[in-house]
Amino acid sequence: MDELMRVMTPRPRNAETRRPYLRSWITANKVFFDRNQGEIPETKIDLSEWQLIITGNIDTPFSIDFEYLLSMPKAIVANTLECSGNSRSLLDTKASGNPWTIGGVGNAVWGGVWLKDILERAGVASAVRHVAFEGFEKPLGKAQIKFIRSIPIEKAMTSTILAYEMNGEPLPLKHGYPLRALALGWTGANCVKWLEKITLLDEPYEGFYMDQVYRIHQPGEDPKTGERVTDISLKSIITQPEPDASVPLGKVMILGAAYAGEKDVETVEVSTDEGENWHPADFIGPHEPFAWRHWQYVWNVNQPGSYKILSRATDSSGSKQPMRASWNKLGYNNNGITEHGVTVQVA
Ligand SMILES: Nc1nc2c(c(=O)[nH]1)N[C@H]1C(S)=C(S)[C@@H](COP(=O)(O)O)O[C@H]1N2
Ligand SMILES: [Mo]
Repeated sequence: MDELMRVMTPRPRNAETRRPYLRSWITANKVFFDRNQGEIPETKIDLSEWQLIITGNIDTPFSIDFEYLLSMPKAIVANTLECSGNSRSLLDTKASGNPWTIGGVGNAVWGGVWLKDILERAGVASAVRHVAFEGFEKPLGKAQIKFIRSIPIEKAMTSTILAYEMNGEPLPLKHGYPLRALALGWTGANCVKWLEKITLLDEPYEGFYMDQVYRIHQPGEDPKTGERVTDISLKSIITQPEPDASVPLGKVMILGAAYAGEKDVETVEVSTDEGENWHPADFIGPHEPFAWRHWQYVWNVNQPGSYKILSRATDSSGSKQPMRASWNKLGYNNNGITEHGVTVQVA
């Protein structure tokens, strides 16, 4: 399977989707990117042994089994998932972390339940501010730190699902079988896999994966003082042609995707002259909340040479993708237009 993916580290497994597989609106499960802090469980847990515990500040802690989940009203939603560190390796100034190019993103149709339907049953106390998720995989490293992350109660009650299906199949083992959280439109770090415990908290969860990483900060700053990564940043990517490709004179089909987390992508434009002139791209395929939009632009080129193709997305509030990423120590949220440019040779 690995030839399908660009593997950055085998253990824990971190692998990105190759550019050609980003050209379809649905990213197939077998080429969907993998991002792990710990060990992917070796085998699928026996569903009769699995339970989801709901505890913390609630009237009566309880647990639900898989059968109960299946009996609940089903949510079916498209959602584009992106790792906060995606595009890190495209930054001019190196940032530490996995060297993602553009393939730390994918779009799937997920089946599951609304988290609010479970929390309402719990009777959420008014003091509750965050909801923590904990997975059951084995942590790697000496410190054996579990991947525990919490999100604000407002997000949990409005647009978070617990998914047990991915593109019509049971959630694959490496994507969190049997159940994962999906904070719709938020970066992957907020979407805990192999879920086994949900804790209602009066404060955000404190721990390594909340306070030391997934924070926007500069070298020398205490990571904890930085903003948490939440909503996916407005961004467009070029999926065709490949960087450094040779293309013939005439009509060149440029393909790409654009996404905006909780917001909606309104326009995508393309420039082939360093941002001097911008031309509207046409959207192709589905248009769903929380999901990327795919686009195409037919470029008529009649001068041989080296060209850098740029794409620029605008969201429904009128915000435009920035010309340059705003750099931070861990290289999160790189959405710079220039960084995502693709250079081609026209002959
Ligand atoms: N239990 C658990 N959940 C996790 C992680 C993890 O290491 N352990 N990694 C997170 C991060 S950083 C990302 S980007 C997404 C990646 O999801 P995927 O591997 O299904 O693409 O899972 C998130 N959920
Ligand atoms: Mo991530």
